[in-house]
Amino acid sequence: MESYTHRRIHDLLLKAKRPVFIADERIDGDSLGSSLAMADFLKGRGIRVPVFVSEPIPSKYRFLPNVDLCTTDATVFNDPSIDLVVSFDCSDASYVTRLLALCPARPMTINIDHHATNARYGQVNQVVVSSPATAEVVYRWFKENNVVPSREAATCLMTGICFDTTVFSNAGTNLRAFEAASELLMGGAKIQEVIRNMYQNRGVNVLRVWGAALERIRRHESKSVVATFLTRADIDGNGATDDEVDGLSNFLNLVTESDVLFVMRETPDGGIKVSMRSSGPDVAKVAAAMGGGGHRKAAGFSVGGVACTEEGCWGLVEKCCSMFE
Ligand SMILES: [Mn+2]
Repeated sequence: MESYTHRRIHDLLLKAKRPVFIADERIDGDSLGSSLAMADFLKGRGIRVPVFVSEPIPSKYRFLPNVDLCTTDATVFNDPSIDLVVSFDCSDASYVTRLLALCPARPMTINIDHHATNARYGQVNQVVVSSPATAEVVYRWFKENNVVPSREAATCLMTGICFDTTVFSNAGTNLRAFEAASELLMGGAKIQEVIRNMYQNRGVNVLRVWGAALERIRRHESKSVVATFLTRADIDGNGATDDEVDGLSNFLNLVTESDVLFVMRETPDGGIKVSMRSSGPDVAKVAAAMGGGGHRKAAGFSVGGVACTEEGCWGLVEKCCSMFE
């Protein structure tokens, strides 16, 4: 089925006269890398496809080839000639449905993803849960259709795989990740540039924020759970952005020993964004129960009405722990 769907997507892309791509609402290395690699394929065929993104591209991703195709302008959807919409790494059906509603006609929709929580909202769904990254699904799409990705597309795909596997170190890292990466390297992907741009660029102010989280880190008395949190004062007071602070969960996941890691962060509207990393319980289920989403081993959700304090955050941890099977 996976192969058949790849060929079907290829046919639909070749037929499309006015396609639009959607990267996940949460911009990251995978949503951008996967969408820009497929956009590179169309570029090679003389079609400049707009890649809709929810907000301006963070500086650490501006090195990506084809990033100039990204647009935050939702009026791109207001065009009756749009005949194909492809979403990348978007498990949240409501985000894509909202954007589709802006299209005057009813274009064909293709949903390419690897999240277990993906609602299969497309007319064509290529949701490969065993895949380490949507970029790896797109890599297989190239391979299945005997299309050789350009060096630029290879770098985009490598970015997605490196991002979602935290450079081949987290629990999502599997044979598929290494297979794709080795072929992409042979195809000219610039892996050192990918790593440098994604990881070796933390400002001292960002590390100070991480420091605040490290000081507050706490281990659960009876469960193998480690948790910490950051307030707006920590983040804003150090002149850091949420995007810059995001690598903290991945870093802690790499260096702490626990079944589940929680990193909580106060959101600008006073809620709490909870990020979970697990080597045991299925945290996607907990996230879904709390109105969020993600993977078995990495998932998250946001809540309102809880103070971002030691007490409030720890209460959230206890609530989530009670949902583990
Ligand atoms: Mn992904």
